[in-house]
Amino acid sequence: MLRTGGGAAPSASARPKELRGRLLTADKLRAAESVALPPRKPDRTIRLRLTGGMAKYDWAFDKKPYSPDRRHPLRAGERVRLVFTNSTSMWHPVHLHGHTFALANAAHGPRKDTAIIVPNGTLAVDFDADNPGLWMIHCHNVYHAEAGMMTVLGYRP
Ligand SMILES: [Cu+2]
Repeated sequence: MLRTGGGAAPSASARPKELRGRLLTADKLRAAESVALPPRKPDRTIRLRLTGGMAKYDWAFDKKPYSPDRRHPLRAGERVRLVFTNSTSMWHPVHLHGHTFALANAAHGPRKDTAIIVPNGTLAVDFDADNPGLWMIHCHNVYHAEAGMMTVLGYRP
């Protein structure tokens, strides 16, 4: 159920002043000292290419639709870099379970668990493998994930 308050509806040309501000993108943000990922060279880099399109609806990583037995192995304690390259014509908000990553474009990159990869864009993120288990990475447009744009990272304690 949706209820609204009283008053007159705004006109179609109404433009809230918040929309006139400067656009903030995540790469302009820095993590607070208390949550910043300490600088460290990655022990492992995993490259995932975002592939597929609307015509075939074959969204995937590396042209392979999700399969539960295809896993990306890690070792506990590693600093892991994920490098996403979007070769599709759509935005994909990619989400990692079980961890937060830091955007790797700068020291003290913001901590996030979802980041948008724009068409033809590349984004690198770093995290520490400090939570053993099997963890999904998937496009957070769930219809893309369900079509196959998801995979699994895993490691033991
Ligand atoms: Cu997607």
